[in-house]
Amino acid sequence: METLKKIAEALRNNDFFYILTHIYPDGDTLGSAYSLCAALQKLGKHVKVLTDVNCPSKFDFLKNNIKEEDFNPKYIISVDIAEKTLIPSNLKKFENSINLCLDHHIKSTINADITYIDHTAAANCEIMYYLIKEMNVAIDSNIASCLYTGISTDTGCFKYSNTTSKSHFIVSELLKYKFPMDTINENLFIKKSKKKIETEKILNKNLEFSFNNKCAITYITTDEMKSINIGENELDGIASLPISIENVDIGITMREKSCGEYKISVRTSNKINANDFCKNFSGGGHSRAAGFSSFESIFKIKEKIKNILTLKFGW
Ligand SMILES: [Mn+2]
Repeated sequence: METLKKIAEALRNNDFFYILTHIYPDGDTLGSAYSLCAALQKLGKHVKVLTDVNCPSKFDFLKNNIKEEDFNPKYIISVDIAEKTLIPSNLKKFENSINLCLDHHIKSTINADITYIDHTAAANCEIMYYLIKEMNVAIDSNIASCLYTGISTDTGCFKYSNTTSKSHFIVSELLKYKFPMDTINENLFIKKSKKKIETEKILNKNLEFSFNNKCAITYITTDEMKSINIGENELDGIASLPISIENVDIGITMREKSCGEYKISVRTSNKINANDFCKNFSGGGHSRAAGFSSFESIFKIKEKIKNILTLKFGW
């Protein structure tokens, strides 16, 4: 694997960069892209960040001080994109011409001339911090905001087990540049849109407990979504609602997609493996977060879920 020093050199020797971000862009892919964009622009380079068409407006502040320009690319970089399938459809045309892939996921299926992966990094923005230092670009308040956004969002604001002393070290360094940490935290981790609260109202109304409150299931139908006029954006993070309840070991959120199909998200405590559970429904995912799809009715899905819990755990 190339060193960050070599990568910094490659960046200095090239120009006309496109930086690609992943589908359903999050704070880490956008923070990585805009911090690198700002750093390269500080070196006098031409740079453009390319995103999915559905880019949440809450991350608009990352573009502060970025110069918008139009040109054809000569060097293409992907940031935080673990798999080819995570390249947004509007950027698929660049899939086979990526020069540099920067990532922190254990395995990347992106084809690039240079691939740099550090899977010990809690966020790709941790890699970006060290890369920008190697580029000899002075970090400023804007770059610090971008890097902080990536690190804080990927660590759940330093709550998840992927948070390391390195994550805290980098942030302690970033704080020297006086970026608005309090405002970023407020906007990303505290404030919710009114529509989001209306969505949660429905999810709370439909919430049902079973097995001595160890299992909490809720759902939202397309009719309910229409009644409060919400789109996909407001559904972001709803899967964590049932598992956030005290003593719940399995929290399930079912959301109706068009054509009567349900997307079922399963979140679990460390007592249940969500991936194994979802395999019973031909789904899968990670040990604490997984999911599956079904064309059956809410009643039927609930019934099956409860049967499996009785069968597997004697509940
Ligand atoms: Mn990431």
